[in-house]
Amino acid sequence: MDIKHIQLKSCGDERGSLIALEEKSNIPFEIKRVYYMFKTGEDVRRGFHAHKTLKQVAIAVRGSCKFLLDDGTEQITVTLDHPAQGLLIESFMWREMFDFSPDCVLMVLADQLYDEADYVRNYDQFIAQVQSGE
Ligand code: T46
Repeated sequence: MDIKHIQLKSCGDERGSLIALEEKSNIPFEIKRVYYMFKTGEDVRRGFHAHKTLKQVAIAVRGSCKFLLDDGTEQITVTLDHPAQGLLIESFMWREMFDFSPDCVLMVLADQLYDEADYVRNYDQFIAQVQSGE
């Protein structure tokens, strides 16, 4: 499976580090929405869905967590543990997030506004749609 990692350039100096996120530049789409999750319990597993069209970039701006990504034929687990590391999540990719460190702040940039109709929350339905090429 071709997973796209985005190495974000950090502008560091003696004061510390700064990373800028720009649409259609280091973020490969127009940014319509930003959300972030924090205080996630260590044993919590979230996600369990794919998106029909949504594209996103996930960044652990603090702490770490893992993503399981599944394109319907292959699964891969990616660890996000650095604020300069972006993970591009294309549409039609099943995702689960887990192993959140207690301090984890997981920020996600999305190319669309929130739309429950874009979610595929049933794994069998996801597989059926991948196989039918819908
Ligand atoms: C994704 C993974 C990585 C909103 O009202 N607006 C929003 O923009 C989002 C993302 C969520 N919500 C509400 C909907 C639920 O009542 O927040 C609650 C938690 O959302 P959800 O259960 O979908 O969270 P996750 O962690 O399972 O999934 C989220 C995103 O929804 C999803 O698009 O790819 O993070």
